[in-house]
Amino acid sequence: MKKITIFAIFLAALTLGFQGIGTAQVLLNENFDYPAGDNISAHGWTSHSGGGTQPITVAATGLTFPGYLDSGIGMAALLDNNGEDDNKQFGVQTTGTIYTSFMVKVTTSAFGYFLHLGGDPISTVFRGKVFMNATNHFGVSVGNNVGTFAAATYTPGTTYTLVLKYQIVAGTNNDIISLFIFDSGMPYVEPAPTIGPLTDATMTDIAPATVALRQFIATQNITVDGIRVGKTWADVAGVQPVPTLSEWGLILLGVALAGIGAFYIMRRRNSELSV
Ligand SMILES: [Ca+2]
Ligand SMILES: [Ca+2]
Repeated sequence: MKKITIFAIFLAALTLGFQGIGTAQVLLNENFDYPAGDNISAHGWTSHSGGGTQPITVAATGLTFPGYLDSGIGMAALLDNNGEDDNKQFGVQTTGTIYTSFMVKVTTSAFGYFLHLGGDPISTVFRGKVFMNATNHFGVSVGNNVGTFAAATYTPGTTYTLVLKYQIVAGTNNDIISLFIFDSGMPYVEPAPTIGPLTDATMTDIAPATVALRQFIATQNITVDGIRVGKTWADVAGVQPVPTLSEWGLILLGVALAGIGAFYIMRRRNSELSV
């Protein structure tokens, strides 16, 4: 009986361990797998500004990025004019960290922010503003319209994967924003951000609940695709497909401990029987 109990505990621990390694809590996964030319507002997105004017449409092709979970699925969103801005809800988040990843290809650069988070309802309090500028740099701000920009430039026409990180911190006007920029694959372990961590005491915090796409100038041409929102880095970057050496080590240790436990119980039972 005891042997079975120990084995059951070991199996449960192993299962929990693998769940911790493998499961993800993806809050939103948008691949724009819709007919090209449709307004994205026909597919779960809601206009919050400029409704009906140059609406954001589904592009003719999707974006691809090496190793990205949402690479090459369906089409994409095309932000190519000044006009309608749209948002999509992912559920109100009041604690923890919210990671928002997406592929982006800038065809025509201009200064402005094209993606951000909001609350529910989205109102006009936008946080985690992701920018491009006229000289081919990506940038981010907690909420200001100036932005902090990466030192490296992007190449127009090339697809990048960006991750916007919003850390909810107890207290007011102190939430933290970071931006990660990848030009060739994403690591499974969260690296240091490209920009940030940033705070801005002049900006109120939000309870993130929406991701928004923004159009701001007639000359812009940005394709956005594969938007993933989750509470862990693994939700947006995926998990290592096979156990690492250290995980195998833990598994073998568990097996060894279960074996030792079973041996000890059998020995005790045998000695009790022989009394
Ligand atoms: Ca897509
Ligand atoms: Ca806060």
